Amino acid sequence: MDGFRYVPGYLPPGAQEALRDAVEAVIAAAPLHRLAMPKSGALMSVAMTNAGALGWHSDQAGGYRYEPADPLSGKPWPPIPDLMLRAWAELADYPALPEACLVNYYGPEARMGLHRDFDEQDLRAPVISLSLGDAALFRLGGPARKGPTRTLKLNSGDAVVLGGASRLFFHGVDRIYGGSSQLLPQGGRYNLTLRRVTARKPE
Ligand code: MD3
Ligand code: FE
Repeated sequence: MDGFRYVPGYLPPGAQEALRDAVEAVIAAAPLHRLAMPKSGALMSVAMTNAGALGWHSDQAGGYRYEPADPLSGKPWPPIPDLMLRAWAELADYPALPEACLVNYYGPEARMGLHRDFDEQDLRAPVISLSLGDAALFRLGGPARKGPTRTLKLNSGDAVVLGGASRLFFHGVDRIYGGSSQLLPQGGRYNLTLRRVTARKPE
């Protein structure tokens, strides 16, 4: 109805292991980094990197934006893992490929405050989220910051589709359940989001 879809257990255990290994390969090419927020310069508690033609980045001077290369190395971002492209094909119902795969890594103390994602030009495309490792308490609100919210526990292998109106809903991550999964040897949680960034040509 609002385009929000929760798909618990989307990835079976074997595919979670394969995606974990693909994420480690992405991180080997483009290391995780705690980004600075615009203006204040305070570091986010979540560490990030990207795969794809464009990657989301933030720093104190330049603000939130998409970049075609990793500003830390100058190298292009590594390719989006095949398992993620398959998830987009199965879940997105959208006639263009994703351009960005943002990789978020949460240690046991990391959080993400309530926010909206609108740095993308194409807001008609859904965002697809896949979770790996420790469970997270996800908070989903509505179109207004002050409106009601609900929480959802996201476990390893769960997918979420944020399409339609839900694409612009407020959301965040309240907490990580440290030690709840054995998938990542170092513990913690990865969240991967697929995004279409640039506007499609008019039809
Ligand atoms: C609802 N990530 O990277 S994923 C983000 O678990 C982000 O790391 C969270 O919020 C995480 O921006 C939540 C689920 C998600 C992703 C994008 C959304 C929910 C969303 C965009 C619009 C509405
Ligand atoms: Fe978000």
